[in-house]
Amino acid sequence: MVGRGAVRAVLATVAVLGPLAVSAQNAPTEKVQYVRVIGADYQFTAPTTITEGIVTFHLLNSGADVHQMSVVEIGIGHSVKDFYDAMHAKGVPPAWAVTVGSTSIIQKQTETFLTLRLPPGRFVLACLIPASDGRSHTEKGMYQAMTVTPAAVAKPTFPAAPAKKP
Ligand SMILES: [Cu+2]
Repeated sequence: MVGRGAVRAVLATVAVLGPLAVSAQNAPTEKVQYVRVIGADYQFTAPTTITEGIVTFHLLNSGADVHQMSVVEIGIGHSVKDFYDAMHAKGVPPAWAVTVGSTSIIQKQTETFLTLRLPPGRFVLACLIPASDGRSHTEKGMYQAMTVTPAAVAKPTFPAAPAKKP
């Protein structure tokens, strides 16, 4: 059992280290990309190319049906058509496709957010849920290819040379 004195000591440590630790962690070292995605019955409107890094997807359901959005990595050796064909055949993503993130299922006229760190590669945004007829929303057209391109290599910044002594 931890005595009351020990708890007080821990709290005191947090009080001392807290503000310093937070300010260091909150230093803005990387921009977060904002990607707006409109989900309708049954299609997505979204950028086809984004840059690698932290991405926040903002999904707006402008349709009448419920929707969600999964970010699926297609990888090398497969196409978006292969993905579509697999969804058509089985109703679920094929084993070679990697779902790297999914939003929740949202009602019409609502929004949701999904933040991921995406590497360069070939992806597809897809609504994987089935419609009332049992066919997936992907099969009805709710999918879109998205390429993630490598980020430009950051150039180092050099400090100015010190002024020469007289
Ligand atoms: Cu949908």
